[in-house]
Amino acid sequence: MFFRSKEKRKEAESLDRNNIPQHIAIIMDGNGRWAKKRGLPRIAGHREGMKTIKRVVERAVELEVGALTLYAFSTENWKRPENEVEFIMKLPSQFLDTYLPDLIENNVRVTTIGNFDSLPELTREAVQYSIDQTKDNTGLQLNFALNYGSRHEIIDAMKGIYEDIQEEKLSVKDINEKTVSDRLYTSGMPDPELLIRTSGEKRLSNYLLWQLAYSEFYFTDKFWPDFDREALDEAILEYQNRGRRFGGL
Ligand code: V07
Repeated sequence: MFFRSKEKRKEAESLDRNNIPQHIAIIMDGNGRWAKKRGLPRIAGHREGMKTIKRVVERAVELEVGALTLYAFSTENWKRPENEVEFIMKLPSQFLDTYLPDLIENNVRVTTIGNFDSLPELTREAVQYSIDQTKDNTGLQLNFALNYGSRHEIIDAMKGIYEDIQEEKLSVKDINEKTVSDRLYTSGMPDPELLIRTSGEKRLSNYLLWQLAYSEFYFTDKFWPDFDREALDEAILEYQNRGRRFGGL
């Protein structure tokens, strides 16, 4: 393997390959700020952010991360200026036009969580196509949170539980954590061991509230377009070091 500097070599060597998180959740924040800093329109930052996804996916595949859940569009993001929303909604098909062959080559399986039905039809079609094309892949699960909000997800789960009780498929006394987990959009996935949020904000912003109950939170001031493979390694290293300091009691 080829390393860019001594420092990077040290980083790469100290990652424990036997303790890679199986599920990493990421809030890809700071795309607009990255662009503004350069005197560019916010949308230029969103476009650049797609290249970061490509880099991070490649590194996650190398490290054999099981799943990456990326916050691509929240239910709150509809409040942004109309032209920005319109632009953002074209990104899934742009991303897939460019990178779907690479994803297939890398055995990546594309999935989504969130309210798919209220996305524009062309967006839905492009994403659905990638889901279908990669459904039998067995490597990294690349899970896009699209039109996602965690409280709404929990409400949906509650409605499902209520219906099952009404239809006598479930009894109130049998409701437990698994009953709820199984009805979330992330059903079947392990909870993320690690949450990464870029761009200095230290909030959850209605992301995976239930699933992140026991996760390590990692915050970096880097804007998402500046996040690279070394930055991912750094986050995982920090996760591993926290485990070494506090674990094993
Ligand atoms: C979006 C680019 C990355 C920075 C964060 C916000 C903007 C990739 C996708 C995507 C989604 C589904 C899919 C394939 C790719 C995407 C949205 C925004 C809404 F199957 N980037 N990206 N979707 N941004």
